[in-house]
Amino acid sequence: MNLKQIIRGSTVVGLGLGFALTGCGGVEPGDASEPAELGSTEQGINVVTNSGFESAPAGVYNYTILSTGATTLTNWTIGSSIKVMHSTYKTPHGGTKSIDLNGYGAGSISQTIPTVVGAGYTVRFYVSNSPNCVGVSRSAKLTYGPSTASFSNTSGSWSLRTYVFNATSTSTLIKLESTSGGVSCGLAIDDLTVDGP
Ligand SMILES: [Ca+2]
Repeated sequence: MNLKQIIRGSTVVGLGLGFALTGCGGVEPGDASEPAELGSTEQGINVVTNSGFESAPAGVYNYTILSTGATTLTNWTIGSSIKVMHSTYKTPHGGTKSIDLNGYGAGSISQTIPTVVGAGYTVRFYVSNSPNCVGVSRSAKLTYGPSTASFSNTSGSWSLRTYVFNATSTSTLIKLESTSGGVSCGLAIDDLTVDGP
């Protein structure tokens, strides 16, 4: 056992054990130059389609309300009404469109993605508030595989939310549903990705 072994854990040790004590001056605990090797594996293949909500009805006005069951937000299921907001109404995080999770009231969108059992996935999306409810709290629930999470926002700026899970099935439901009922504006969402192996 040596210092590197303790710091790095079990995965790296075998290769350089004989050299660990003689090479490069050693590594002190807390040395900022030592990269974090555990828990930081980069995973890069996004398995969500239409992540940026760009494949959606252009509409005539600043936003288009999609009703329950609408199929025009490509690859997404509309559980309850939402808005597709155009850039003239709400500056999106990317592209020319974003989503308001409230249409006529609390709405939802979902997509079932292919997953590998046991593999790790990272859900990322950007949150803001729809223009008519900037400054008031709006909330939603994320379902991501075996887990759920509640989150809220008040600002009109975009901020990134990140969640991780290990897949328990060969297909996984990713769902965002507004928990702000009885109001016609809610959380804005854009650029929802799920990166896996
Ligand atoms: Ca977009």
